[in-house]
Amino acid sequence: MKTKLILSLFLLGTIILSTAQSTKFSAPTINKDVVFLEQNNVIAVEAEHFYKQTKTNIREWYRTSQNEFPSVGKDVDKPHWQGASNDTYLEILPDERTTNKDLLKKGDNFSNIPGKIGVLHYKIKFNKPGRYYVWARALSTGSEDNGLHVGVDNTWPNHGKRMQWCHDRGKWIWASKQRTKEVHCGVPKQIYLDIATAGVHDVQFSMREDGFEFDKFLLTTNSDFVPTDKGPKPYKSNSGTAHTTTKLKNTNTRQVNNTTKAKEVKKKKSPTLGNTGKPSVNTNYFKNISNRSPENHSISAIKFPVYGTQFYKNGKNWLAIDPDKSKEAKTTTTFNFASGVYDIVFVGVGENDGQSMFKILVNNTVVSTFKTTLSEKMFEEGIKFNTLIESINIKRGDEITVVANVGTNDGVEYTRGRWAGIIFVPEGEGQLYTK
Ligand SMILES: [Ca+2]
Ligand SMILES: [Ca+2]
Ligand SMILES: [Ca+2]
Ligand SMILES: [Ca+2]
Repeated sequence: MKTKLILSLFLLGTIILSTAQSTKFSAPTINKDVVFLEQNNVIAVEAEHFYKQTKTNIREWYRTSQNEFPSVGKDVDKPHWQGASNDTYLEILPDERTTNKDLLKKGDNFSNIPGKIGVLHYKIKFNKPGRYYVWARALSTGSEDNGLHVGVDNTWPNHGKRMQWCHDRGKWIWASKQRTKEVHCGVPKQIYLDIATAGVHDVQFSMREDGFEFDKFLLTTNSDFVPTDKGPKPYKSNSGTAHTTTKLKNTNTRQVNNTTKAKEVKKKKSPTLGNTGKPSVNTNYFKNISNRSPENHSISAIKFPVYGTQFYKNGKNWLAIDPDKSKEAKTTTTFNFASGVYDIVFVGVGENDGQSMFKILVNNTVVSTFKTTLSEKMFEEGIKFNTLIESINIKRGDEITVVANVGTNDGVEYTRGRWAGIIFVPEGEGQLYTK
């Protein structure tokens, strides 16, 4: 009974956590007054810079970037923020229909009717009335995540229906093609909006297939224009000449990180704190990637025992070593999850003083020895600082040990062997978290 209660509380906590996280990644990051402008006959906009989204009860758009991994139901493909414009994109989730073997549910995982599910809104200033061709940059990993609709001012004209992507799966590509009965891969120059009056209009995109990944779009009166690479830079109304990419990039999460990191720099340099200075870093990176799949299990570094080890708690999320006191530290905890074969993802922290070295043991058997990648910043989290240990058989009750050694570039300044934790992911999925 008690176990059941604890389990229910845990599940409730997990639901609240993931709901909070989901809300954050689906909330707009720009003000509703921001208007995107034409520049050199093109209006370019990052998909993630919608000012609101509506019709979200069945499916919703979520941001993915280096530090933002939504975890909302089925989503089988890995993050694709690398190569996306502004290093960020939107995906409409959950992606219940991944292949044509999954049941097609109209009005649920598919909508041939535009404007019904997951509507993104953008304010666009048109300098003159006319026909504007619409291009969008998308990444498709299958045949059931490559359709989208575009409309304007709550109307969904025929030539905005069924935008289609077919080629170059797994790559970010620009397309402006309309799927027809005859041509499933789409006909060029048939996706456009006819804008009746100059001025600000609400340009909207809505879901056709779930799991669609949307990076950026552009509108142009030039029917021969073909965007390349990440496309033209966006321009917005209230910043004169400045383009949006850097200014709008900072989501709440990143701002928090930047501020706290700046604080840490000060603290580390402060002579009064010396080497025992404990910077406060409030990053959710570990939590975010741990929550990517409900099948994952994770143990954050700070849940490992510290007392009697040479580790200390570094801020809210990390364990670290004071290199003046010790060059090595070791801690052990128990694996309390279902027995099975797992991929182990070790979430390290890159440091610029050198490469910390780690050893992972399961019941005193070393399963991996590795170094964390050198970072450019004083310290940094992200996919390139994670390490994958594939296909490890672990039983409930096994002991998991982490041994860390500080590293050094110059023999003077040492790293602190910082790490954030370990994620146990289903076998075969570990590579989604590492590089
Ligand atoms: Ca995905
Ligand atoms: Ca789908
Ligand atoms: Ca997808
Ligand atoms: Ca983007």
